Amino acid sequence: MTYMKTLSAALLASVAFAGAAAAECEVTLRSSDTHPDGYPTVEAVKQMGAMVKERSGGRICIEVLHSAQLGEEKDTIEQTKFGVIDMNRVSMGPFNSTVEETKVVSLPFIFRGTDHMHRVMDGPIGEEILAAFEPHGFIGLAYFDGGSRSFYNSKKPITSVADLAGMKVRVMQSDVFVDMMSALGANATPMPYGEVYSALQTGVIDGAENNWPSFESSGHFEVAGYYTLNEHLIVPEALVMSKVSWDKLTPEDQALIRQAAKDVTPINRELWAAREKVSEEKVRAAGVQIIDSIDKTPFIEAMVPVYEKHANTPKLKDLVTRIQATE
Ligand code: GTR
Repeated sequence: MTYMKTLSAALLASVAFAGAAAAECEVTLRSSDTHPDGYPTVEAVKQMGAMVKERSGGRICIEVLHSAQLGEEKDTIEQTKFGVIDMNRVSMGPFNSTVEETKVVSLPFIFRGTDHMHRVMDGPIGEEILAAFEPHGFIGLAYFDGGSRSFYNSKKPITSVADLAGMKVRVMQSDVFVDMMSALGANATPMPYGEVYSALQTGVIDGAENNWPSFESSGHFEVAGYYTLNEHLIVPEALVMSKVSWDKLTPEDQALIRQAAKDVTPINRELWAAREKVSEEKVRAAGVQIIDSIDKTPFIEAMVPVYEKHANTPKLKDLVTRIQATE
């Protein structure tokens, strides 16, 4: 967090002279994102920044550092905990070992679709999981869309669980996903997102899994020509703030930030829906073979041990039950 309250008169004069917009901000919150400029999550946080700046009379600014400029997700989570990074937009996946409640919404097939995910995350369960971040040094602000994740690879069309046998598949850095791949008979390779392109290209891995916008914007579709729409994961993305940075703000400014995060959520959903279509068109036009009529039942049935291992406390089991019971 950068405070500009103590600017000397001379510096103020030179800043005014140069007309530098950023110097108007008393507080600049640095926000991390692994995705490139223009990606729905990056754009949403930028729009949130515009709201915050306007509503604070120009006092509070958000600087979005996209394209993993501040590092890969798992590392940026650590840095956010210690206040080195003020805000972070990450998948819930890399949060699994820090905030155990996030494991529940990272379980394969826990949501019946995006609408179900929205109804759960917009209600009391979503509030409960946002609140669960705080004892670990984070303030949960909002959920963003992350679509459905499906398998892609460079070797062959995957049409059944049996096709995954022995394949080396990259997953996000969480044991939930490692166990998910083992349950499907594949070899999981946890790896930061930024390393996946070259790992696919050099054959270190055979495949990975992600949603349309990530598959497209990362360029993975250029080196993995088979995409199977099995939609095993719908993992909400989280926008969090460092508690260290949060505690430096007044209660009024905290409320202002919370409200802006809430207000930007529907904007993110619109941006996401539009980008999903654009990315799908681009990937299809590039000639990627899409396997879209697949029986998901064997994939769902194979997940029983993953639920048993990870939803392993009364609290987590109860969350699973309540999510499944949400209409
Ligand atoms: C994307 C997600 C990122 C990151 C990435 C990954 O869909 O938006 O936050 O988690 O997947 O696979 O690492």
